[in-house]
Amino acid sequence: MSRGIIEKALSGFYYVNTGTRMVACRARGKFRKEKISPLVGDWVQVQELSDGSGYVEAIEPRKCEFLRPAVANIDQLVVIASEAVPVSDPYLIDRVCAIAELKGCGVVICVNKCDLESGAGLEELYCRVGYPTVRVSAETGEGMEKLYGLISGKLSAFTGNSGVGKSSILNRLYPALGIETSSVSEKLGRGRHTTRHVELFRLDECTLVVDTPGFSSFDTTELDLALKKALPETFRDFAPYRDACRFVGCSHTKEKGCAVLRALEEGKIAPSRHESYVRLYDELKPLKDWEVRKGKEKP
Ligand SMILES: Nc1nc2c(ncn2[C@@H]2O[C@H](COP(=O)(O)OP(=O)(O)OP(=O)(O)O)[C@@H](O)[C@H]2O)c(=O)[nH]1
Ligand SMILES: [Mg+2]
Ligand SMILES: [Zn+2]
Repeated sequence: MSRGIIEKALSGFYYVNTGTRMVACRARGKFRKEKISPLVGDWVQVQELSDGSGYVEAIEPRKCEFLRPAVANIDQLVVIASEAVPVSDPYLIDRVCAIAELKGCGVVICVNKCDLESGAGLEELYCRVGYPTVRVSAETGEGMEKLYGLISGKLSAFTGNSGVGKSSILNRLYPALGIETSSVSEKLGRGRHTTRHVELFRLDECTLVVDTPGFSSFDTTELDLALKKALPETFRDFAPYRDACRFVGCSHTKEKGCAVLRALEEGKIAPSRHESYVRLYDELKPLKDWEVRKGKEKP
């Protein structure tokens, strides 16, 4: 048995780096029965076979795990956004941030394509929220040193809507990677993402980055009861006000005497952040009832 980290998941194979070689593994059937999927970033035990392939036999406990993007044990999510086409929807950025906060995972906001649009609006917004934020251009290389400083020595996963330039930034940081990218118009034409699998790349000995497929607004995989319960705490810019609301259990959506709403009125909280919060609140609202009903139906 040897130990290694899953660096790529593709077509039912998990590519495990054991330190000496890359073993193409299948997962044992027990994982499917237990509804556990090995994830890129997982530390695993593998049984190597004589033909060079192998089996994932055991998965070590995870520091954190995400289903979208499908990664484990990352230190931080780097949310790649853009003010140029395709313009990033702040709601989707805020949703990713909330999910990361829930899981105790760091967040970095990286606004790409600043050769086309300055990105100053998004930069200012997320600086104020309290996230490390950087503006870059994969085209000109602007901002790449600062970005490298934010990811150096860490295991990061790049996420963001399709076409914002996740793979392009990685190629810029480390040209030898040669990851496939394609223009936004080609993507529209083909109706699919360019990156379709999750893969970990090593920029230097201790700087690892996972490239992932772009996310879509329809995906509700990570919207669960845990997020519903902790939602106000996952908006870090609400923290100074949350405890000053008049009512215990204030939802911060419409109550009288809500300190979060007052901060919003006074311009201390950005309108788009509160809009995202309300939208998430509404999306998560039906969840509990459904869970409870499901629970009651059980014999
Ligand atoms: N002008 C400009 N174009 C960029 C920049 N970064 C990426 N692009 C272009 O945007 C397009 C999409 O880039 P990708 O790197 O494939 O985007 P992605 O986020 O990896 O997309 P998916 O893999 O589909 O999720 C390509 O045509 C890139 O050349 C940039 O900073 N400036
Ligand atoms: Mg890509
Ligand atoms: Zn409130």
